[in-house]
Amino acid sequence: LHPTAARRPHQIVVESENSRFSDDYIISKYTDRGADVVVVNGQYIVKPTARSYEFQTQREVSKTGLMMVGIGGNNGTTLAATVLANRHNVVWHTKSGIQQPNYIGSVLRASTIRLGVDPTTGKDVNVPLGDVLPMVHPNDLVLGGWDISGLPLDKAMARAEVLPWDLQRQLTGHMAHLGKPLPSIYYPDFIAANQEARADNLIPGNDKQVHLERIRADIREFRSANDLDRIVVFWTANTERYSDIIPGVNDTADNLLKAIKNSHSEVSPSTLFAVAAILEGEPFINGAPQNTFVPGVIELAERHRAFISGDDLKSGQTKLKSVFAEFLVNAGIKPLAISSYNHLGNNDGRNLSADAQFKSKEISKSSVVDDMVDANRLLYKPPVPGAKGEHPDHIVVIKYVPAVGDSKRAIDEYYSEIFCGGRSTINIFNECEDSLLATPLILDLSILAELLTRVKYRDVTAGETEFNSLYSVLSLLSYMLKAPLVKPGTDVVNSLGRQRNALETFLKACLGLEGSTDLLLKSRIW
Ligand code: NAI
Ligand code: DG6
Repeated sequence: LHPTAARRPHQIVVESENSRFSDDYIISKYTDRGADVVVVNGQYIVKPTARSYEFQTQREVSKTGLMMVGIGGNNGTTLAATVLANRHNVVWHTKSGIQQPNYIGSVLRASTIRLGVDPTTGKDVNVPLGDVLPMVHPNDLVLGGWDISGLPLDKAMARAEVLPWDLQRQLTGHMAHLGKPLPSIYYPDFIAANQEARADNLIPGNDKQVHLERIRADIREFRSANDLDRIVVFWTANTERYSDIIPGVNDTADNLLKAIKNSHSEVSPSTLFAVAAILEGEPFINGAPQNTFVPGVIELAERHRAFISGDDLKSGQTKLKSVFAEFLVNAGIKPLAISSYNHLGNNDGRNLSADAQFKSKEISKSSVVDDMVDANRLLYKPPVPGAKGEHPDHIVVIKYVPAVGDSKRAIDEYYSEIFCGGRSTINIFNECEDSLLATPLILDLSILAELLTRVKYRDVTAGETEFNSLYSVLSLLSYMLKAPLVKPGTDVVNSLGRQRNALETFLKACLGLEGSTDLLLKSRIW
């Protein structure tokens, strides 16, 4: 299938000494302002800091492929089908009328950013977030990928039972055109035993080096067959168990490459895919919770200046938690216990019904309130030597209930301490189709990853003259991720508001605009 591939014009021009727009690049100046704080005898000594940078954004978007690992699953087929529905403007009948395809749920295609104010009316001017810089349109992505299940994609879409019949009916031909997923790697120890019956489309043998070479060749062949500039490789396959971090095996890049040569049992399929993408110079994103990015992968990505991002899509319950817990803590209310339950009946739920795979998901779902708690030591006692800091009780339960299919139900109780010993209990019940939440996030992550391969920077304060690519771990994608991977040694930010602010500020900085401000000074002064 060939995308429409129309070059979509970028419609924003900034007239400022901080911005230069040429045919090929947008070059912008940005001052990163912060503050150094030291505490001396209980007093906070604050010194404002400022560092000058320049960003260079290549204006021509890459012709981009999205290769999904697990394309035959619920997310993979839903993504392919909905992109095709949008691309071909397929409408379908529902019991309440005609439904148009859209990209609701995509922060790039369905949310806006305040660019400034119209001086004639004094009203805000908002533009789609995805139009701030030149970005790939989801309709233009060339789709492909691997699955251990060889069911052709039209039939895999039907197996997923996500989309309404009238849409499936019209998309069957388009999906059939995409064919069958490429054969993939299956190491049964990493996913639940209940997945075995699906595994009929495998790269033969047990030699991990041969497997790696085959995946690399698949990426190259897809690139040349579709004349692509860029391919984002996206893990949307089953959640794996955690890999043990073993010194000498996966702790460094060289050890990991050696372990692959020796077909070491602790190298997971997702790690092999990540290594393949890195060695091919293509971004790799992990949409599932397992620790694909063992230290050796991160070092390898750094060495090759390749891009990686993960872990685990933040689609529903956790997304709400990264707003709600922050709201409580920032309101000065003290959550004492957060109890989260969910049940679902799709194949993801089936895989997660096994202990080791559930454990991976439990870890990624549980870490999300840590930074908010750490930031408020008025409410929570700080750690002291020999004792951890105070933390709310936080449990995560997932149950597999086949009857509800892809429609996930999530129940959350926030039990908090309020004024003078009072208690507040807030219960939230949420019900929605899991794959329809996840698909727009996969698109946003892939499109932003492609953009960030085109953005370079130089540290003017340090006297740098050459532009460099961004750091390998793309933590700017955190908004869509449950357990964001960040540069080693830096803090994880889980708050959805802060994650969005970082993204908006960065996109604006690439235009030479100051970050988003809600000070609205004019409305506060005479
Ligand atoms: P799914 O079970 O429907 O699809 C996964 C696909 O991966 C299956 O078709 C399976 O055959 C395939 N697979 C397994 N191992 C493979 C391998 N080594 N190589 C290639 N293919 C392989 O699951 P679904 O619902 O599509 O979710 C995909 C992943 O995304 C899961 O790990 C899930 O935990 C994660 N996720 C899903 C979210 C959602 O809202 N749907 C949100 C957050 C994460
Ligand atoms: C049930 O927890 C299955 C999972 O794959 C979730 O659907 C997925 O991780 C989304 O999680 P959340 O917490 O963002 O809704």
